[in-house]
Amino acid sequence: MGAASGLGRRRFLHSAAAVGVSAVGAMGLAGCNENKGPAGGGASGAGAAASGGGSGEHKVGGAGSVEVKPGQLDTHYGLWSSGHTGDARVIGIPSGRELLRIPCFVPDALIGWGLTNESKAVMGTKADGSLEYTVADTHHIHASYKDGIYDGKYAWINDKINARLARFRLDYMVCDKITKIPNIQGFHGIFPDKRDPVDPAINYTTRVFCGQEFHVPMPNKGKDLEDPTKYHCLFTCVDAETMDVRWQARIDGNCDLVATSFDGKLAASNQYNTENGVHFAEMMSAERDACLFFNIARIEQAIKDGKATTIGDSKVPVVDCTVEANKDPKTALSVRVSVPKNPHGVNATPDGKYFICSGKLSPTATVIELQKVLDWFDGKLDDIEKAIVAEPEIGLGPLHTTFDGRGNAYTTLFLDSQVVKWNIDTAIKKHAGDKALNPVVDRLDVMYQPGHINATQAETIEADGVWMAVGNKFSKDRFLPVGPMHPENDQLVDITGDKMILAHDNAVRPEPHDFVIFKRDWIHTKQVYALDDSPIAVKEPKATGVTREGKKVTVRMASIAPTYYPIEFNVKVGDEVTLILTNLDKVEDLTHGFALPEYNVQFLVNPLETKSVTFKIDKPGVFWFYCTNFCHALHLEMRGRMIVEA
Ligand code: K7E
Ligand code: CUA
Ligand code: CA
Repeated sequence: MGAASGLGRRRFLHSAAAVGVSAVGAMGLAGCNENKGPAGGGASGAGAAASGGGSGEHKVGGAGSVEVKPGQLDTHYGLWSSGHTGDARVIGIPSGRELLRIPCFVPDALIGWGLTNESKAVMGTKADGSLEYTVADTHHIHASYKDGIYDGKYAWINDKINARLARFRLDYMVCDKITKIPNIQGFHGIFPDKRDPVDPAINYTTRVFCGQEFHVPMPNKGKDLEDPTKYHCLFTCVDAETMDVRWQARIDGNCDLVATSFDGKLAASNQYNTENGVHFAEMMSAERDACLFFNIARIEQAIKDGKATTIGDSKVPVVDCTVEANKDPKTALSVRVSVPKNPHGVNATPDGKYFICSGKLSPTATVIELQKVLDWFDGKLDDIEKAIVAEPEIGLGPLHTTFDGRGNAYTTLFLDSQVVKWNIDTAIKKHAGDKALNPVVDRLDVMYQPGHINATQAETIEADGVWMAVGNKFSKDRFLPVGPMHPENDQLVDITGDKMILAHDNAVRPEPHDFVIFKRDWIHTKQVYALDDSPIAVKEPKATGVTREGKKVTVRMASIAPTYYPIEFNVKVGDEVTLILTNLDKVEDLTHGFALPEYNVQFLVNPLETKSVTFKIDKPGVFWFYCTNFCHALHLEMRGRMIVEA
């Protein structure tokens, strides 16, 4: 059992066995709680050694240095979206090891997400208490900013299927809020803002922008099905703290992905359906589509000035960002910059100057200078198309772009199965007239059909150009065959030199889309909850027991390795039981489970965490609840009886 675990864990289990044996009389309480030594000491010892070494001791960059040896830690965190498994993943970089899956939109059997009352409250339930949704499709995950870098507070992720935005707290690495966005379908791109457009004191994220990809008749009530003029999309602003929807902007066409400027003034979405077509052929007819820019300060002023309407039952203010209503630069809330037909992906350069759209159907990227867009809004640029400062030819099927902080862009080429590295300044000079220049610096074959790409810290002002991950949509023959369902291939590339060097292949469960990677000291996670995090915590063994109000029974329970308090309780057929369990163990990594046969119950409680479940008693018998999560030498003995007398 403990053989494969780390040293700290092994020491803990060893000493825990002694505690269990010597303190059965005292139920092993004191022993565990006072056990600061082995587990805590061992683990923090290893952590300290590794963080002391940091990126110095463990060389980062250079082919072959992806190995993270025993006793070392990864140097970077990666936050990965998971596609239609509906969750997020935490990946260690450069090892590529999956460290955690964080459920949000869909149930997760490991921790009881979607089963506990707390997680159901976050996820949302129907009138009968069952979950509103059990499927999701997560594409884009981005973290909160302060002063242009991540502040380690939050990350957000979208659900494309059911139009939901989830927030993760990065200290506990759990989902704490989910917002359903009204009146939209195909919620695809998201991006947090990086500072306030007006108030310089607000130098951190307070908004999350959300793009709608699938336009629908508004309101969507089964009318106007064949009238494209009735179809619209909404660009939505969600409050980063409350997670309430602040406002929406009605637009023509769709939103593909979303980007935000470092000065807080602009957000944009690229669009592949400026034709506003309802059918496939119509969506392909225009030669150029667009990147649609939103002037955030003006939109919010318009709402203050009462220039908003509402749609259907929603109370969210909606401003008009359609093309027709925004022709005058002096009052426009939004403006379109053209990009070649059916683009995909829009990314902000870490120097804050440009947004880059990828061509998808065009072999080009389009570089848009943000100052020029602002100049247009100020009436200082006569033609918005002059904001396009480069359109380099880079290869077939460009999708997403990342950066190394040294002026280079790296774009995935879906059709070429390549990453192309190109220099932004060279592309701009070429566009300005120096036709002999070639912005392309290097090409790297990847396997196969890459989608998203991101380099370490590339979405911040501290892009460090060390590692770059590439999410490949096909692995084909790269891994052992496992039947028809192939894994994907996340490849890690060393970008410290002129040439990209492929460093590592990592099989990954379908289907990740986007990810961000950043150095590990940008977040500080907590390993132990605070008892007061839960208003219903069972704070000591004395506080445990059963209370009854008619048919509603509350069972207050605590766990301290290797036992539960109480170890048995009685209920009756017809009762509605709410069982509250607090894990009173404070030792890091000492997580208990709680499983109850025939009642479909299993969840985990981490150190000092409280969770509750509610279920109806519908059959008599003895039901042994037990601990599912290995916690102690007497883990298998950690069980008790729920007794339902006939
Ligand atoms: Cu290109 Cu949804 Cu970001 Cu996936 S999208 S790859
Ligand atoms: Cu408690 Cu296993
Ligand atoms: Ca189009």
